[in-house]
Amino acid sequence: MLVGTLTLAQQQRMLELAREVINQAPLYTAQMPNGSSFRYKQTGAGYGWTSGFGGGYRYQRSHPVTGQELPDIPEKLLTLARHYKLEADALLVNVYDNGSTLGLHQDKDEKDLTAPVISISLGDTANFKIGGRKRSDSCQTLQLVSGSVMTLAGEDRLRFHGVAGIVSGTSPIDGLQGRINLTLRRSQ
Ligand code: MD3
Ligand code: FE
Repeated sequence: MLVGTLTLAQQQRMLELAREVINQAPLYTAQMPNGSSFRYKQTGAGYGWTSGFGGGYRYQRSHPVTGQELPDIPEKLLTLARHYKLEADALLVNVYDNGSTLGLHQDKDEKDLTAPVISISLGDTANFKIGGRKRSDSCQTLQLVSGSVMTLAGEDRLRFHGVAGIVSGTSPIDGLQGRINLTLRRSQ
């Protein structure tokens, strides 16, 4: 569920934090187990989620391309997570440009599936799909606008979801085209 909206100044600050992470842990494209590439770029802090590079879906401390340890999760984001009863050990940074999508999936690679997931959207609006616990359950499309803060807890945590695309040119943030999604999680 949607729990809040960040002010434009708060969104700018989140963007700076995302860029600090990206500067230390460059964006890259992960590969699915069938060898095809994901259609968005990603990186992480603390633990990152990855796929490909000789392994399947997993969380790890190292950057799969550079081999370096991922940076720490910025303190401000840890504090935000605590506000929603989450002791986050993983920050995922997903970057979407025109044509990027994320297919319908469940997030099940975390050890404790009862811990909530927190999502922050920045930049262009996303057409976000969310269904039920079965892939075949019907989906709703929600527009996730810049500054949206969602918590996925309880019933929502195991819903299928994905990103059908972004709406080009809708970013309210100066200096950001496309979309960045930050998710805070407990992975271990
Ligand atoms: C619903 N990211 O990284 S964020 C992902 O916009 C992911 O980048 C999307 O799905 C994105 O796994 C959606 C909103 C979100 C995140 C986690 C969820 C929705 C969720 C976990 C369970 C149910
Ligand atoms: Fe997901």
